[in-house]
Amino acid sequence: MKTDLPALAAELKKQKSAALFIHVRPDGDAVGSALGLQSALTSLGVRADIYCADEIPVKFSYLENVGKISREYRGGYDAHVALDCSDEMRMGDLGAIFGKARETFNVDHHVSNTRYAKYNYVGDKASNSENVFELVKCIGVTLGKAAATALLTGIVTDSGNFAHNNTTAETLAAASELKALGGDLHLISYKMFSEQRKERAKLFALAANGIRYFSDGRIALMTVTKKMLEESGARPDETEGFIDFVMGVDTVEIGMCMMEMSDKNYKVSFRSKKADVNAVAATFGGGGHILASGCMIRGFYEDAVDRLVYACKQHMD
Ligand SMILES: [Mn+2]
Repeated sequence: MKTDLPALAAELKKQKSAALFIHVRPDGDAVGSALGLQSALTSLGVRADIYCADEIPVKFSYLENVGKISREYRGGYDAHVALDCSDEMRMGDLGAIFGKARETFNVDHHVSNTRYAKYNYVGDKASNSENVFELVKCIGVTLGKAAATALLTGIVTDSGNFAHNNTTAETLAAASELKALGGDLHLISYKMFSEQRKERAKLFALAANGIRYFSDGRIALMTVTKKMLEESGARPDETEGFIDFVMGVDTVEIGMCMMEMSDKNYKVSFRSKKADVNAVAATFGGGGHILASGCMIRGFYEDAVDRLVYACKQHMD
């Protein structure tokens, strides 16, 4: 059933208990929208718990009640509410449980949402936290600082700190209201976009030092070797965001980050300002999106670089 938000809010208010479900590999919007709704339901006297099939990354530990998010479903809820999930598969192992409650709700911002619940609301906003904020207003609850910080986290992360194209006047208006409610924008920006371990800073310095340019600087390559990981003490997942730095170089049209996984085996991330790097990645059996993709490549390092650069050139004007 397609539902408007006031109708969905009215049904949700009737519940005595609700389990909130978010997607695997949880991001700021999933965690933030769930914590915001949990706070509103709790203040109405609705018992509300949050479940996620994956562990919540430690970087979100500044959010109040984040430690209570559980992977083990306990059961006994009147309602199940899915947040930021375009379909049930996004809930991972919890997807099979979702449909089993008496009432099911689905609040999301992905236009591809399959309307898999009894009550569905899909608002095409930059973040699902904006939809949840609207829902909370329909429920008639005024949020405290912690819940405002949670929803603002969702907006800030899904809008790329208000820098992505999806940021609208509506997005900024919601953020403004949450800031007025005590949402800690400064803390969120620091935690989500600046804070890092010194091991990562070291790895970045090593990798940035070796950036190579091809085709008059139109193609750039950053390489992260196993030796660099060892020398810095950083974890492989801490390379997230390195490629964005490469794309900041003004002449660069296609950026690549090659990460040594094992001997003669590299994981490659592509980013592009215009050229189709989905097609570039497909040359090597990978894929993704037009402007962001990835693949694996095997072989001697210099040979692999030659093949990658050649493939990029084939897809540039
Ligand atoms: Mn989202």
